[in-house]
Amino acid sequence: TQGPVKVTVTGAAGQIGYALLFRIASGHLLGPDVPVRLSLLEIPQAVKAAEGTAMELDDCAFPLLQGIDITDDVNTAFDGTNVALLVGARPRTAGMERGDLLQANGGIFGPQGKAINDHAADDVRVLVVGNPANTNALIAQSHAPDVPAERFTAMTRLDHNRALSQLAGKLDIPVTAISKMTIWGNHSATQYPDLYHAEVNGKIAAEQVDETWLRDTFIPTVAKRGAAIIEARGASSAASAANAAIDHVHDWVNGTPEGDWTSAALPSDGSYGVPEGLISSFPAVSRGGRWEIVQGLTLNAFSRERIDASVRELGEERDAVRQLGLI
Ligand code: NAX
Repeated sequence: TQGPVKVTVTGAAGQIGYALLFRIASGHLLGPDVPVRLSLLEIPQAVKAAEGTAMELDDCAFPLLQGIDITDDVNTAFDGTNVALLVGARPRTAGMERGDLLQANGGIFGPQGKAINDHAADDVRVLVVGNPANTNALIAQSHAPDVPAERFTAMTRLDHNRALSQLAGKLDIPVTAISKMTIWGNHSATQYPDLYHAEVNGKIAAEQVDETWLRDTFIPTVAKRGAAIIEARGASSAASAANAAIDHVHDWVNGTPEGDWTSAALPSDGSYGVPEGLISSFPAVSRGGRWEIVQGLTLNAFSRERIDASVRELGEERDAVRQLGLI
C-alpha cells in the first residue's frame, strides 16, 4: 500500500483519547504491519494537553507511527482521513435538558460530518464513541451526503464486551467459549443484550442460565455498567471504551471470525423492523471491509419487546434532532 493510514481522533486530550492513541500507534487498530499517521482534533483550550500526549507518543518510538498532526481546525483534522474516531462530545452537565445536550452535540457532530464529507479520503470509515453515540452518528452522517451512509457507525462494542464478560463470569467459562453475542438498539440504558442467540460452546446461552438471572441481573448489569464504573472509579470508562473502539475498527477493516459475529451500531436497512436510517446496534459480521447485518434470526416475544423499546428511543432522539434542525 501507499503511505500510512491516516487516523483522526477527536477529543484526543480526553481520557479515552489517552487510552486509545497508544494502541493505535502500536498497531492494534489496523494490524501489526500497517503504518499510521495520527491526526488529533481538540478544542483550543485542550490543544496543549494533546501536544503533551503527542510528546509521549514520540517517546514510545513506535515503529509504525509515521507522524502526528494536532489541530483545533475541523477541516485540517479530517483532511485525507481514512479512519475517523469521533470521541470528543459535550457531556451532560447539571441542569442540562435533553434538548440542550442534543443541540450542543449537533454543534460538534454536524460540522465534523461536513468536514468528513468535504475532506476525508474516499474510503473513510467513521466510528462515533461520544455520547449520545447513535444519534451523534446520525447527525454526522446527515451532514455528509457524499459519503456512503454505511460508513457511519456508532460504538456498542463496549456493551458487547461487557456482556461477554458478565456471562463468562456467571458460568465460570472463558470468554472464548462464547460466540454470537448481540447488543441490539441504542447505546443507552434501553440497550438489549441478547442471550437467546448467544452460544456457549455451541449451545444457546439462555438455556444455561436461569431466566431470572438473565432478565433481572444480566441485562441491567450490562446496561448500567457505565454507571457502576463511574461509581467505583470516580471517572467514566476509558481504557475499556478505547479497547472497544479498537475492536470495532479492527474487525471492520480486517473482518470478523468465521462462525461468529459481533455488535455494531449501523444504519438500518429495515432489518428486524428497525426503521431504515436509524443507527441501531445489530448482530454484525464484517466481510471485505464492510459491515453486514446478520439476517434471519428469530426473535422471541421478550426480545421483540426489548428491541422495540430501544428502537423507539432511537426514533425519539431522531425526531428531537430533526425538530432542532440538526439533521
Ligand atoms: P473526556 O471529557 O475525558 O474527553 C473529551 C475530550 O473531548 C476533551 O478533551 C474535550 O476537550 C474534547 N472535545 C470536546 N468537544 C470537542 C470538539 N468539538 N472537537 C474536538 N474535541 C472536543 O471524555 P472521555 O471520557 O474521553 O469520553 C468521551 C466520550 O465518550 C463521552 O461523550 C462519553 O460519554 C463517551 N463514552 C462512550 C462510550 C460508548 O460505549 N459509546 C463509553 C465510554 C464513554 O462514556
